[in-house]
Amino acid sequence: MIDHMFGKITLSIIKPDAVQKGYVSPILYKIVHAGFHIIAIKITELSKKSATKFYAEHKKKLFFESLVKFMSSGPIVSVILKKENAVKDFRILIGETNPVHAKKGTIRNLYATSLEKNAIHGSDSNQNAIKECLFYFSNREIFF
Ligand code: IDP
Repeated sequence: MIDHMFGKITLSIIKPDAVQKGYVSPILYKIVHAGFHIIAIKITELSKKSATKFYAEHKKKLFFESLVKFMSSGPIVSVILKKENAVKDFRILIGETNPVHAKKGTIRNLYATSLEKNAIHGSDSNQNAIKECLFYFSNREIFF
């Protein structure tokens, strides 16, 4: 079912730093204002085990342990967003991984704290978008 949305959806996470600072509302406003449709949303928390699974591709990186600790440190908001070219357009909206390099007005430029605590996640490919959406949501929770 979700496979039909290939190329049209992306998975975003408002990370624990941004939730804790009260940025959920302004971030969601910005996303919707940029033309993305919210088709699934939940406030949730990652266990260390889930965070390890979600970021498995970074397992060998030096920052991995710290990233897992951070991502499981408090509530997050997971969102599936629908738009033509969702993955690419959303990466532009959030800005570079390191907020120091994120363009002015991007979400990371406005709301990130550091390279690690960079406020928001966006899928990096259409294939990963599908995989990540199914990591957080069941088909019953997605409203195409
Ligand atoms: P992305 O989130 O922009 O796709 P990735 O390279 O996939 O960036 O890294 C995943 C997450 O890991 C980043 O969003 C950030 O929270 C964290 N991260 C990436 N590089 C570093 C680093 O060098 N030090 C600490 N944390 C990092």
